[in-house]
Amino acid sequence: MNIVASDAGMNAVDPVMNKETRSTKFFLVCAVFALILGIFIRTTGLQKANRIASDSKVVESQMEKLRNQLGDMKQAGEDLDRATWARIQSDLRSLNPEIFSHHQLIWQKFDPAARVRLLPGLDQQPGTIDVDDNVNGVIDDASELGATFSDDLCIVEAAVSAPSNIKPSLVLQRGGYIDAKQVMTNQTRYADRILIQHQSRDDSWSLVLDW
Ligand SMILES: [Ca+2]
Ligand SMILES: [Ca+2]
Repeated sequence: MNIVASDAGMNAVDPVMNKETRSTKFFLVCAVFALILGIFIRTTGLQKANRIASDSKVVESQMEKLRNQLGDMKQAGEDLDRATWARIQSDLRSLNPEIFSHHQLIWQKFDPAARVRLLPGLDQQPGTIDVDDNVNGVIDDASELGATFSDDLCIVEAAVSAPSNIKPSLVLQRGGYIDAKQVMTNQTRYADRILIQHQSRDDSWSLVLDW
C-alpha cells in the first residue's frame, strides 16, 4: 500500500517537472539556433567583404597594368589621333585578351560646349517619385532634380547632338568629356582620356585614364 501511495505522489509532481524541462530544452534549442544563425550571418558577411576586397584588388591590379602599358605605348609629346588610337586598341587587346572580353575602350575628348544635363531617371519624376525630396511642400517638383538617393541621371550631351526632350531637365554647366567622334572643336587645355568600361553579369564599373 505504501508503495502505491508513493507512486501516486510522484505522478502528481511529474507534469510540473516535465513542463519546466520542456521549457528549459526549448530555451536551449532557441539559444543554440540563435547562436548558429549569428555565426552564419557573421561568416557570410565576412566572406562577402573578403570577396569584394579580392575583386577590388584584381581590378586595381588590372588597371595598374593597363596604365603602365599605355605609358609604354605613348611616345613623348604624341597626340592621340585616329591612327594612334587604332594602334593602341589593337595592342592593348592583344596584350590583355582576358581583360577585354568584358571591357570597352572609348577615346574621349573634352568638348567645351557639351551640355552637362540632369534628367529625372527611370521613374520619370524629379528626385524619387512620390517623395518631397527637398521638403518644400510640393511632391516631385522640378527643383528636386538630382536629389540624393534618387534614380536621377547626370549625362553629358555633345554640342553637335540635339538636346534631350525629356522633361523636366536641367543643364548644370557647359563643358565635359564625350566620345572623341562627337567632338568637332579642337582645344588643348584638357588632355584626352581613355574610358574603360566593364560590364559583366555580376558587376559593372568604369575607369578613366588620362592620355
Ligand atoms: Ca527620378
Ligand atoms: Ca519638393
